[in-house]
Amino acid sequence: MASIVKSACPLNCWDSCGFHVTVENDKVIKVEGDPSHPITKGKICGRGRMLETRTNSPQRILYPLKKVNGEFKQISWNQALDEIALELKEIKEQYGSTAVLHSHDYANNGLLKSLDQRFFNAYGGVTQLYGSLCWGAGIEAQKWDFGDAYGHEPEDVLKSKNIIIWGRNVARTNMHFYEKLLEAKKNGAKIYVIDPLYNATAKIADEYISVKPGMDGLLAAGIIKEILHLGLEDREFIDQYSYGFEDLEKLIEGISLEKISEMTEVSAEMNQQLAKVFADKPTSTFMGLGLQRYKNGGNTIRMIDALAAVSGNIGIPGGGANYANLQVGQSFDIANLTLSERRSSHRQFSIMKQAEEVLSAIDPEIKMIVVTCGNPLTQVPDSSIVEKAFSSVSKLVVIEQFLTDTARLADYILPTTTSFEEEDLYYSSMYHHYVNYGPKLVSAPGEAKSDLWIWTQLAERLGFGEVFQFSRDEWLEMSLQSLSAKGITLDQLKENHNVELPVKRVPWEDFKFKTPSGKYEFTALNKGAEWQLKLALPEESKWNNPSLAEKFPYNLLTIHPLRSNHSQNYHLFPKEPQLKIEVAENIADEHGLMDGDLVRVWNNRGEVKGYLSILQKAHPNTINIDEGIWKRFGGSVNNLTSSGESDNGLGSTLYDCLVNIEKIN
Ligand SMILES: Nc1nc2c(c(=O)[nH]1)N[C@H]1C(S)=C(S)[C@@H](COP(=O)(O)OP(=O)(O)OC[C@H]3O[C@@H](n4cnc5c(=O)[nH]c(N)nc54)[C@H](O)[C@@H]3O)O[C@H]1N2
Ligand SMILES: Nc1nc2c(c(=O)[nH]1)N[C@H]1C(S)=C(S)[C@@H](COP(=O)(O)OP(=O)(O)OC[C@H]3O[C@@H](n4cnc5c(=O)[nH]c(N)nc54)[C@H](O)[C@@H]3O)O[C@H]1N2
Ligand code: SF4
Ligand SMILES: [Mo]
Repeated sequence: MASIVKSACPLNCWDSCGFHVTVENDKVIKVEGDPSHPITKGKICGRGRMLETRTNSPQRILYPLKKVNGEFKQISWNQALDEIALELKEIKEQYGSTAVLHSHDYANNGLLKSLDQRFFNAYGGVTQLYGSLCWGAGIEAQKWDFGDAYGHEPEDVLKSKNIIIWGRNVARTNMHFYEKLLEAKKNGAKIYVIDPLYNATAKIADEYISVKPGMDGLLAAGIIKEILHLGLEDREFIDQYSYGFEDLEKLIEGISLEKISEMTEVSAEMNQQLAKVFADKPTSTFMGLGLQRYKNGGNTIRMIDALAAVSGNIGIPGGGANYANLQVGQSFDIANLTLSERRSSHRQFSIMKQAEEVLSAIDPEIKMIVVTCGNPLTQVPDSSIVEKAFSSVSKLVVIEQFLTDTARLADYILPTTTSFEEEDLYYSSMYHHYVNYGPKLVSAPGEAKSDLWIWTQLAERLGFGEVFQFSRDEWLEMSLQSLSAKGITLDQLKENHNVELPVKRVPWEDFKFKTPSGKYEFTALNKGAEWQLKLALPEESKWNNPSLAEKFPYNLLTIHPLRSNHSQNYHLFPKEPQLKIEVAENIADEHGLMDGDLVRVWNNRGEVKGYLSILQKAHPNTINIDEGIWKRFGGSVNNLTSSGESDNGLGSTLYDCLVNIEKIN
């Protein structure tokens, strides 16, 4: 008999939805929204519904596989684990534990997914990745400005008079916030969308502001300039609660509004209008992550933070410089799980440059890469180098559900469970502050095992089995240690399926910031001169690299796909996907291109081929190719992207990318 059970979405997403999953005869039949979830209220997206297809797919990897003479051969778990454990032991003895690289991303939001770190720490400490392809530049920026990256609770936007959606593709990537925007609009709030692409969110905006990619920091500086010119700044906030305002004033004195308008390709009138909008409080700003995937990404977010601060929109209901909500993740005792005190050696590679670092590593060289919750061949920039690096090591171990681009390169593939096949807690530090419980609903197919089982088995073979001798309940309780002191327990989560976390609903309401000065810092007190706020420009632009811009005149964005979470769904579509190359109208005109034409997009790093689609109202000279497509379907777009790091060292420059285009036959 079929039953409907509550569960949760594991995907790396803003929304962290509650599910109703229909289960019959140990099989997931259907995934729907849980109407009782306080935020997601029964609505979910196609990626969530497709978790049924993912779980039941005949393409699942069912057995451990070993590559022998270039072909994958099924082997037993014992053989796989014994051989990998032996390899790990020998590498440590011969070269030291940091000859192993743990390459990972965050494909699964489960709390217990961080136990991979426990394994590698107990092993002695490996080479780990720092920074983030996703949101790194902006998080670091907000840490310098506010001391941390905190967002307002979802309901708070209903108190805003004006709402600025700055480079966030809300209708596509953050659907429950889109619902909130519709509600706010109905209540009379005005919505402004600032984005180079006229996306679905722009369609509901009162005003759409089309900006040249990578130029938002300059735009924000222009708006601040106009606010100061009109005397609309919040003097009380500036005088009492901020540090370094004079430096900001000096900085923007050096550039005229006309120059800003010319460079951002946003009219001076719009700049003036936006100054009045920010001053007409409360105005909330919701930044997206695409906005900061540029060399100047940190400065961009800092300048937008500065705009929210100068206009007095920080710490007030209906205001905020909303980017992420790290309060959510900070509620858990993840350090109890990761056991970092156990490691004796340690080395770090930048996540952006992991491939170059692998190729150039000495002392020790990288001998083994272990991949978890990631598909770097598709998702990490500059794919040709990534492929070279991941092919260069003597052992590549990939823990996966499917035969991805990365898994194809592996020496060992270890088949792992999907979220409905194991119990965990799920949260996202991006939007709302509820944690969801996801029970184990069905058995795993074939011999697929959870990541946790794999770590436990390897730990036993390597002689540190005792650090993994805990039950799922015990692990989860370990991570809820501080919360249980506040009355939030595992039992309660199992019963309610979601619990509100005790976080600040309106951060910085007391104007006490977590910065070194305790104030909002326009100038970062403990950073040297080179790190101070700048009018920074993208790396691949006519200003910073004129000869490159002449050869490659178009900005390439590679935004997140509608129907897939990154690379996770394309192979599951009923129809084989094709690479769609979306171009602004002026590009189609210049090259005489029509919808459906086969075109090639290239730069010095690589090329992709795909089918043209003309994007109405996109910013001139802008191209978009949704990310995530596997090599076998015409990807990856990361053939084209740069592995550069953001100005503060912690973010990617995925959208800071110039290309050219031509028609092919
Ligand atoms: N459907 C779907 N939803 C997802 C995901 C997915 O893969 N698919 N992934 C999830 C994850 S991991 C993340 S990080 C989030 C990301 O969520 P978003 O930040 O919403 O999405 P991105 O695709 O990263 O960013 C794209 C938006 O930034 C705009 N943009 C790009 N460059 C600029 C710029 O220079 N200036 C301005 N103003 N705008 C710019 C793009 O035009 C686009 O509207 O989405 C999550 N949700
Ligand atoms: N060009 C370009 N590149 C981008 C981006 C972009 O906007 N443009 N966005 C970047 C962003 S924001 C992000 S977050 C990254 C995402 O990069 P990734 O996290 O690497 O991408 P995904 O495709 O979500 O997931 C990778 C793999 O994890 C596997 N997986 C899922 N669940 C589990 C699990 O429980 N255990 C294990 N072991 N594996 C699992 C999936 O099968 C999938 O193949 O991509 C980045 N790359
Ligand atoms: S992918 Fe995001 S919006 Fe879709 S069901 Fe999962 S959490 Fe919800
Ligand atoms: Mo992301």
